[in-house]
Amino acid sequence: MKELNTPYVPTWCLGCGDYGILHAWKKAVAMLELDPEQIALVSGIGCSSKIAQYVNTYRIETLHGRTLPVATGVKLANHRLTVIAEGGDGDGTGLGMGHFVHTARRNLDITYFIHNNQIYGLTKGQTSPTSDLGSVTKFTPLPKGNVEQPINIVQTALQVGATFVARSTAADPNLAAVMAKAITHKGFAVVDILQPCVSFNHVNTYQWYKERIYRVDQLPDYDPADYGQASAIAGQWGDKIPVGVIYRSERMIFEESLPQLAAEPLAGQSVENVSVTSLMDALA
Ligand SMILES: Cc1ncc(C[n+]2csc(CCOP(=O)(O)OP(=O)(O)O)c2C)c(N)n1
Ligand code: SF4
Repeated sequence: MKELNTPYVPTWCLGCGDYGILHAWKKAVAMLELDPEQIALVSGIGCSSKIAQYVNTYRIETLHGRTLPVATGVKLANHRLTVIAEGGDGDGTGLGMGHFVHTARRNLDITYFIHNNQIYGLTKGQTSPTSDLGSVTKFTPLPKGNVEQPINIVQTALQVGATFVARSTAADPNLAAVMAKAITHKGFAVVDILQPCVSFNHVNTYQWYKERIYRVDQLPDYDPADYGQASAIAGQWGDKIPVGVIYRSERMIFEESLPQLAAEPLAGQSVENVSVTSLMDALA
């Protein structure tokens, strides 16, 4: 885990759930004995996305909401890299929602960790697409609070074609194990990580999540390969929130459908004899 440290000290607020996720991230990579040089971490903009400053792998903090397109580019340039995309609920389900849907449909072999604090943290506490109905923020004041129906990340990921869908929390001792399973999954793997924002979300706290979560692997006969079972619980939210590996299946990954990548990664291919003119002529 020490190998993954960088010289930078996290600037997150004291008690922020991002610390737990950072610790679990390093633990998951260490458990898998992955070489840091074989990992590319792509994040967006937000408190959560700063994680790219704190792990010593290849890493890019890109534009807000553009995490998945950049991760897609990295993966297609060198599909032998383990590509991890990461960011907040605002980054992924607000500005980045279209990319989320299409990356899942394509089933690229990318792992996507969403730090879901149900709020925009970095910009100081506006509602996000995952904010609960009635949430009172400076953007959605009383008497009604948030009147927009929230997005459930697990349910959405399942519906749009992600082949691995899990949920955990920043304080869950199983978080590292769930992250490790997501990283080793071949295909688009989404982990909805419930992450308290101690500064701006005073409702969805560590205690709030602790009182509501239950582990799907403790349900009798729960089979994550069963799409019907997964769909039946994916929409649960409120009094009961399922955590663990909710769905896992196999489908052809996008990279394997591209003959150009069959021999070796694009990054390793010579462009010396490539004629742009003949490529353009072929498309005409
Ligand atoms: C295109 C664009 N729009 C808006 C912003 C302002 N902005 C920066 S971070 C952020 C929200 C971050 O929320 P989230 O993704 O949930 O991450 P968190 O800070 O909560 O971890 C916004 C709106 C921006 N940087 N770029
Ligand atoms: S504002 Fe919220 S999400 Fe951002 S560092 Fe502070 S506690 Fe964490």
